[in-house]
Amino acid sequence: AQTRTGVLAEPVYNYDEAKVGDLTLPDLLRTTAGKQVTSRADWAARRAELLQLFAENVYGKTPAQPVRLQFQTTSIQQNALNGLAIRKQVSIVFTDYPKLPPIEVLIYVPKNAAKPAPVFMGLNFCGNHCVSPEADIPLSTRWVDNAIGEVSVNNRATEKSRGMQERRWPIDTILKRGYALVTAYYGDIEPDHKTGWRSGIRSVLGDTARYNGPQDSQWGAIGAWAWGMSRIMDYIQTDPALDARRVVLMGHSRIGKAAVWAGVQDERIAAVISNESGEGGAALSRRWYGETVERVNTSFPHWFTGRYKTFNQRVADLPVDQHELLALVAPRPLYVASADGDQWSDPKGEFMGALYAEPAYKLYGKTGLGVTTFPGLNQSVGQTVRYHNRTGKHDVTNYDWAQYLRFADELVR
Ligand code: GTR
Repeated sequence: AQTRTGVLAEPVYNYDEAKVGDLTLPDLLRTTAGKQVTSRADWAARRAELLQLFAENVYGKTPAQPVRLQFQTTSIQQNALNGLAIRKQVSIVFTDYPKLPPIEVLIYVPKNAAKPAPVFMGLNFCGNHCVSPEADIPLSTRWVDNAIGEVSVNNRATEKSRGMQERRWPIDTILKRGYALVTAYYGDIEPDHKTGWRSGIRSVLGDTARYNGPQDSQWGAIGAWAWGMSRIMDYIQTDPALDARRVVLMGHSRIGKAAVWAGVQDERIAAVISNESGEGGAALSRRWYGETVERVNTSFPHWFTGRYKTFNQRVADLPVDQHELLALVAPRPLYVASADGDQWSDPKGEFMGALYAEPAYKLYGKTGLGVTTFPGLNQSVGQTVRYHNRTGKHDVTNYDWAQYLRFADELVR
């Protein structure tokens, strides 16, 4: 087994299966007090306990207080995308916090489809103008990472970033299959850098005086992005063109971590897709492979709660592991996807996360993954829980979307 002593000299990532070490996972169906979960009633209590453990130790506590919102429609285009869709832009305005910028939501509803339409919802990485082919979407005015495609200047988007991540959102295909698409820029909720909380929702909600103290359980940026997803759900519930009972939440990578956390907390969300969410997402933390707890906490200290960092060098002491997070999606459909060229996210660890969520699905009389062997490349496996490991790099591709659309057709419609 891997020794964790002399840790300062150690790299905090690993690509050697021989060094993965012992994988004794916490028992999903055993409460902290040692009681075995055998019924759905027991599970309800265990579920609440696990939610609290993830809040206290990993993502931080999501403030429960209701926040007053206004939904302001800023534009409607009846013939968007050559007549395929009605396009709406809606600002989610924080009534009590006028200094906070709104969440700018971009909505495409298919014209030739049943109404209300089922929905794919997801936050995007670089602004709505980045994922739409339409040139009249306003450029995001919020902070963007200068590293994103070298098309931002002084952390602001430029015209060059239009359509840059269109490929990750095959809007036409989604619409033609009868789904609406609802998206917003994750940086509207909190800019993704160490001091980004100062201009996001965490500047006004939660204990704003003491962020990231070493022991505390304050929410981090991932918690904030997840919270934002729920505010978009609040909007979806008010829009008669959108079916709020059939919302499939998709998230890639860091936004995938946030999507799973949103999906477990907000049971209005009908199904969850984790695309290469990796460490702190679908991948088991105790599997010391690819990115590690220590590494993600060091590179991105603002993502998780302060207390998570105290586990950097003693991951085995974490009271939870990520299969227990995925289990909190049950009985709802869950898709976990990896890419073979993205070993950083630990495809095997993501598969095992999905696999060991199985007992929760069983309590509902459902089959989760239903297979125990790691599938070959480009094979979608599973039932209520699905998994694939596709060829290619860390990304969202047409292959991924083909699986997600079929998954939604079969399990959500
Ligand atoms: C990486 C990070 C991953 C993942 C990824 C992404 O740098 O280590 O955990 O979140 O970024 O979001 O693309």
